[in-house]
Parts: sequence; structure tokens; C-alpha cells
Amino acid sequence: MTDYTKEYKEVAERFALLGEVQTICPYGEGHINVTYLVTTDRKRYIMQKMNTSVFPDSEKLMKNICAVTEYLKARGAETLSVVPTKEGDPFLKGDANWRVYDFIEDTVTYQTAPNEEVFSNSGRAFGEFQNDLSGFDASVLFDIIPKFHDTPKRFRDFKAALAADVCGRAKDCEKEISFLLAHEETYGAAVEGLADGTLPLRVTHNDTKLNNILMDAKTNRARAVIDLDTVMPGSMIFDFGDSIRFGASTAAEDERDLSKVHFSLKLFRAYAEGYCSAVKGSITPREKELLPYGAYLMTAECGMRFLADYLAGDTYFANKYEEHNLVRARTQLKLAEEMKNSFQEMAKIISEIID
Ligand code: ADP
Ligand code: GN1
Ligand code: MG
Repeated sequence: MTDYTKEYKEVAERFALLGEVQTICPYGEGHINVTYLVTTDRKRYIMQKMNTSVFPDSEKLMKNICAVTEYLKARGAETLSVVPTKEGDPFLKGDANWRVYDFIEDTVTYQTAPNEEVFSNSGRAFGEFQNDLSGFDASVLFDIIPKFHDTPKRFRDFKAALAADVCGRAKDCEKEISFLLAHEETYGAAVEGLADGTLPLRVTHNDTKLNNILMDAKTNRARAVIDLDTVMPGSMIFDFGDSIRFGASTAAEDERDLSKVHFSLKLFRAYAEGYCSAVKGSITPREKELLPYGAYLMTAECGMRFLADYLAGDTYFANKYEEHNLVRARTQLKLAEEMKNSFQEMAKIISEIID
């Protein structure tokens, strides 16, 4: 692996780090920020080049993160610790913007669920995260990406990318395009429920992938929910659904061999048991009813976002090769279809877990 120490040492040294910087290496599998592991002779840190096209206002973003992490710490939860610059600012402003967190030691992240127990633990942790934030004053939060899980808007964006077809790629994905167009009537129920009050607006994480949670390396119990960039008002079914999208698949989000990609009801049950054990005191009947739909919705939405980005020339998600976003879109749409065909089984599982 290339050592980035020389290139980024000057950046790292602008932060109030303990010790002398020894190495800086790329780290993790996030699609949005560029993440590095910084090692000094005393401690390890996560340093991120912030994605300012996705999050144009770093000031507001870091205000949100500081407010949420302070609140969580006061409740005794383990969470991200922002390391300020030597001037005391929460991020470093320049041609690029950078931030640093303490590295949370003795933890691991998973790209696929290694077993049902780990996935269930992650469900409990995201449920507890939801509970921890239930008393948090949402009015102090900036709406950092407005309409983040407004699926009808995501669908309109997808159709605009399709109409423009700037790279001439639409011909490579006719099947995927047809799937998304054919399901238009299924995208609206969550935003409609939030608008008419039948779904409560809560403070949610909005990006609850399994790799956005740090698990204890020894016990596999969840230690900290991370990637707090998208904490905003939203619906519980977004958080539940996005976890199922990523973690209840039998393969990675970017598996090329679709015969390996299936929606696992066993993993769904495991996650639902963990999540519902945490939220059973606050979940409403309508939320409970819409948990299976949330899984389908977040998966179809993510599929349309990956496909829109592929059509637009890969401007949003970090990718490792030319067709990466198309490969990702294909896994999501296959999962969405299987989920749609499993609504009854999912509902039965939920009713067995909470009555
Ligand atoms: P992105 O927004 O690009 O997804 P993340 O903030 O999720 O970036 O970070 C990418 C990865 O880096 C995470 O999936 C996790 O593996 C690792 N990571 C991030 N923050 C920490 C931390 N404080 N301690 C340990 N690992 C971390
Ligand atoms: C991005 O930041 P990361 O890699 O955890 C994206 C999510 C998508 C996800 C798909 C801010 O998540 O919305 O569901 O990729 N985050 C943002 O893997 O757009
Ligand atoms: Mg992440």
C-alpha cells in the first residue's frame, strides 16, 4: 500500500494530535469521504478529506456532528470524538476541507454480515442510537442534504440522468431502467406518511450500513455508530430499511456474480430481533407495518441512485472501476425484487417479534 505520509503530513500536523506523525494510509470502504488512518508514536487517528460536493457546507456539517456527539457522550454512549485543529476549529478549511477523529481502537467493521449474531447486534445498536436521540432537539440540526430519502425526488433525478444520458450508457442497462420505471408507484409511501403525519418524524441516522458501525473486535458487540454526516430528521423505516438493504444480502453490495446475491430472511429476522428489542417501547403500529416496505424502498432507492450516477458519469459515489456503479445498481435491484416478493414473510417475522 502506498504510504501517503509525505503528501498529507502537513495536513495532519495542523490538528491537535498527540505525538509525532509516523504514517498515513488509506483506510476503510466508505463511498463518500476519503479516509486515512494516521499513526503517531502515541495514538491512531482517522483523518478524512471531506466530500464538499456531497456536503457543500462543512461548517454546518461539523456543527451537526459536534452537537450529536456531545449529546450522545452525555448519555454515556461511545461515539466519534472530533479532534480540533491547533486553532481549535472542528475542521481544517483550505483547497480541500479535512477533519480528524480519534481512532476507536479494538473494533472492526464488516462489509457483509459474518453471521446472524453480529447483524442482530448491529440492529440493537441502531435501535439504541434511535432511542438515544429521541430527546435530541432536532431544531438545532441543519438539514444537511435536504430530501435525502425522498424517493420520488430520487426517482425524478434518475429520470433526468436517463434523459440526459451524457455518457451514452443507457443502452447497457435497459433491464435495470425498465425495472425502476415499472415500479414508480411504489416509491411514495414514506414521504407521504411523513407529510400527513401517519409516520412520525424522528432524528435518524439515514445511512445505517453495517460498515457504519464499529463492532468490538473481541466480543462482536456494537461499540459505536459512526458516519454521522447524515443525521437528520427522517423516518425510522429509513434506518431499519437501509441496514437490511446492505446487511441482509448474501453478498457484497458490489458483487458482480448476481447468482450469489439474495435477500436473506434469516438475516432479516436477526436484524429485526435486535432492532425491535431496542425500539419496542416507541415504535408506532404504522412504523411496524412499514418496516418490510422500508427495506424494499431503501434498496430500490439506492439502486436508482447508483444507476443515476452510472448514467451521469460517476460523479457522486467513489468507484474503483468503470462499471462499479452499474454492478452496485444490479445487486440492489435484484435484492429489491426479492424483497418485494417477500413482504408477507417479512411481515410475519415482524409480528412474531413484536405484537
Ligand atoms: P464515508 O462517509 O466515506 O462512508 P466513514 O466515516 O464511514 O466514511 O469512514 C469510512 C470507514 O472508516 C468506516 O467504514 C470505518 O471502517 C472507518 N472509520 C471511520 N471512523 C472511524 C473511527 N473513528 N475509528 C475507527 N474506524 C473508523
Ligand atoms: C454512501 O458514506 P457511505 O459510504 O457510508 C451514501 C449512502 C448510500 C451508500 C451506499 C452521504 O454511504 O446514502 O446508501 O453510500 N452516503 C451519502 O453504499 O450519500
Ligand atoms: Mg460510511
